[in-house]
Amino acid sequence: MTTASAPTGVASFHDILRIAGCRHHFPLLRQLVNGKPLVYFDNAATSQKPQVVIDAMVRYYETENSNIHRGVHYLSERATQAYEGVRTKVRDFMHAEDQREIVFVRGATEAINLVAHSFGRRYVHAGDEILVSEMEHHSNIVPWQILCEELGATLKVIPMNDRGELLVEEYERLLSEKTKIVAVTHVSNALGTVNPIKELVARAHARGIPVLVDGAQAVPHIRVDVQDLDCDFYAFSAHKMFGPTGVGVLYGKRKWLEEMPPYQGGGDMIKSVTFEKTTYNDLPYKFEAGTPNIGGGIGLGAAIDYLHEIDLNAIQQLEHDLLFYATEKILTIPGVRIIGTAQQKAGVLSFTMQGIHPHDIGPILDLEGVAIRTGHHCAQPVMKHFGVPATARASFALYNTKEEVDAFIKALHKVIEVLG
Ligand code: C6P
Repeated sequence: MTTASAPTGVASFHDILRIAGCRHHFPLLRQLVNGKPLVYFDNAATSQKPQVVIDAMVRYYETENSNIHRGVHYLSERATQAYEGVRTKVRDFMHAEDQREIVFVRGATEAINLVAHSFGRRYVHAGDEILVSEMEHHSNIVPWQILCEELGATLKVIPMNDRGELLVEEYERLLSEKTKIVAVTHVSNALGTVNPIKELVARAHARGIPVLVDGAQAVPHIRVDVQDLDCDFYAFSAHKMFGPTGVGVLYGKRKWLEEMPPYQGGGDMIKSVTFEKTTYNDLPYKFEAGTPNIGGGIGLGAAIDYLHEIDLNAIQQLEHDLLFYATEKILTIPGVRIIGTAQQKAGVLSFTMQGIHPHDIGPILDLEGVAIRTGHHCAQPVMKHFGVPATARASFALYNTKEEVDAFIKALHKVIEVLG
């Protein structure tokens, strides 16, 4: 996880070997792109899917597909059991206390919108403050901004230093009796910074302020224990952790979820409806209106099983080594500036090249079979902080290799040949 120090993971050699072999689990990675072996370094945008996840979803649609919580027939019962079984897996994956604290949503974005909408309208009033950080993804800025505009509340921002680390003393200074919630990312998608969530939560809780953690970039890399972090809400998407798109999770402490009003109305979230009055369903169904992404949920369950098989500690160590290797190599290229040099980093390498617009880097790398992302990464305030319009971003996953880093570095030399 760190770029500056030696690996800290506890993975055994056997684990590392198992991971090295896991590339074969991802069918998509076998293809050539522009005649070159695909180097997929866009994992922060979405990860590839192992065969077991694809198979689980195909099997579901071939043998179990049915609507859940409704039918009294065989298929509906099987589908309900399978889907609710995934909730148990998610509870264990995050080490939540109770599976009623696990709400299925479309993804991290919807999870944050749910809290902004439901918690926000219950607990935030004119004159109150909401605290986000300077390194947030737009998904953890805009929902709060919308809320603030509607209610006459104010959005406050925890600043960061030029390495891309939050200024914890400034954070402490910003916390006040006006602060109604802190919303902060676990891992920055644009910088790779891993934030000290436990400390941030402890400082907010010392003043009775709840904390939402955007875990979209954390769950594929770091073992998350919501009871240990003691956060009040934790949001993530399945598609960045080897699961399908269109499904994600909001963890919320029961004491909050019980009190919060529903986010959307519809089927499944009610106990009874008359034109005079509706009573709402128990947790977590109160927040799950309409037919959910059942097949996607099954895929998420398979992705969690897969991550258990591989071992997150081993993944963390491997990705750390890869990031360290790529960082050393890229710094040998003249004119490269790394954006995001925090002590604690996950597998994201954001950079610029002197005299070359980041948008021009992507297409040349693509011709070499290397897939990266260029742009503002939905984190425009980060770009503003570093005075750049955009960055090029390579982001790693457990199936990436040092040989791929070498191909990436070679492709960057091509960029200089063509544009430098
Ligand atoms: N970041 C990236 O390329 P959704 O779209 O709901 O699955 O995730 C939104 C989101 C929220 N928080 C963070 C920290 C994120 O990185 C993302 C998604 C992608 O960096 C797509 S913009």
